[in-house]
Amino acid sequence: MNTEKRNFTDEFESPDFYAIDDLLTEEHQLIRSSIRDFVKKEITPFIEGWAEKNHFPEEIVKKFGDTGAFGPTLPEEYGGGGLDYISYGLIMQEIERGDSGMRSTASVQGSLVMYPIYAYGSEEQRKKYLPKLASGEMLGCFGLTEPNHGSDPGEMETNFRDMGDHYLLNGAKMWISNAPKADIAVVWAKNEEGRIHGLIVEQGMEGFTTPETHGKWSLRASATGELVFSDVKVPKENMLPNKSGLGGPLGCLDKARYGIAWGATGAAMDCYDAARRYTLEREQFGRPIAGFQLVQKKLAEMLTELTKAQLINWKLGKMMDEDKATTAQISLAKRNSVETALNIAREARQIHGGMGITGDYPMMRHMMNLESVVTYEGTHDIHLLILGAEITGIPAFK
Ligand code: TGC
Ligand code: FAD
Repeated sequence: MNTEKRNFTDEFESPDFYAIDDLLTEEHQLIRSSIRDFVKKEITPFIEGWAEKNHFPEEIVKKFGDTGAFGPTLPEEYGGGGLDYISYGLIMQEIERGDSGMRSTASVQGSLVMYPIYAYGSEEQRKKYLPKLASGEMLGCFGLTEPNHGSDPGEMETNFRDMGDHYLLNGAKMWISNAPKADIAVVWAKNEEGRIHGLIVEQGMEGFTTPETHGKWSLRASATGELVFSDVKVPKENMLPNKSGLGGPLGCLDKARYGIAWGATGAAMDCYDAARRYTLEREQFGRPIAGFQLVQKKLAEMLTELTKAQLINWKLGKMMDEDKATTAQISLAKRNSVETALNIAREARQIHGGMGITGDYPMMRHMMNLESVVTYEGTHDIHLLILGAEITGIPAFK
């Protein structure tokens, strides 16, 4: 695969209109600048080529591991970073500033694979998998969504039977990030009593296949696929022993949705910054388009919404650190950031005129990526309903 570096200089300058940097510690700022440098060196020069060619750069997994992007909040004894949630948010923001698909790889690995093994797994499972996942020696995926069940995962059909010395797993998962390249999958399935459990399924187990999903116009640099289980014999020691019920996968989603709130804001920052610079360079009617009121209105509104999202993310991070953030608060942030980012990407694309539809600028790719981000980890409307249930006490899902 040709992963040729483009003739491209990443001139990104981070918008920080409300001096949110003042709320960050020196350590936070160091972490952010090291991930920002990593993204400028390893992602932005190549990303348009990867996305154009629908190519997942497998070598990025080890590089993410080396840079500490996998499981940053998990304890160091398991290979994690022992960092707080603001650090985690900043890491996701910087990676998604580069590309949402790259952030997907990192957030699935950290929040949806390492977190459940850490929080619900046995000590043996933690020791066996976490250090290799943290270093990028191993890649994982998370199988919750099914062909017939997306927003209603509680209705899942994937199931396993207790065969005495092993479990027999049958069913299928769909739309699974990292699946075609993953060494292990954390799979959610029902037992004979209909209770949901997490199982660690390893690549190479007989009857387990991971066909790739083709034809995506979104997250093109991320590998998406199915997980198909046909009488897969899963060793009993591969069940996550310390949690059952839908709360297991939903608990992981809380962590990942938090990361997405920061990540989508990163994509928005990239689009805003590109638009601001373009308006100063591009001249029409004999002067920079930055001087036209309608263009200034777009930029001013973009910056306003971006600043609100940055402040929400920071405050949510503090609540995550205190273990006080609720699912509904996380929904508000995920929903707000992704909507903000989509609007900013669309406005920034318009500001670039015809040039905005090319890969010479990042908005079109961010915009297409964000169409997945607004759908996965709970759709925009599901998060609205989570908020509605919190406000009224009446769930309106069913
Ligand atoms: P409901 O009756 O509300 O709850 C069922 C059980 O779960 C418990 N629970 C939670 N536990 C921990 N954390 C949370 N956030 C929880 N939310 C609920 C709840 O207490 C109950 O426990 P128990 O013991 O009584 O059984 O469930 P429901 O069936 O009515 O569904 C509610 C709904 C719609 C909000 C939920 O199912 C939902 O969030 N649907 C959206 C599905 C979703 O987000 N899928 C994401 C798939 S993974 C993915 O997209 C990865 S993309 C990654 C990438 O590439 O970056
Ligand atoms: P559906 O649930 O069929 O929803 C269709 C529409 O109906 C939506 O607009 C929805 O909001 C609406 N709707 C549904 N229920 C209601 C209701 N009660 N009230 C009002 N409106 C409703 N899943 C994983 O498990 N692991 C992954 O790694 C993963 N990665 C993904 C990567 C990509 C690129 C994509 C696109 C998806 C990924 N997903 C993953 C799946 C994702 O979580 C689901 O697509 C999402 O939860 C929505 O499910 P669905 O696509 O089946 O849509």
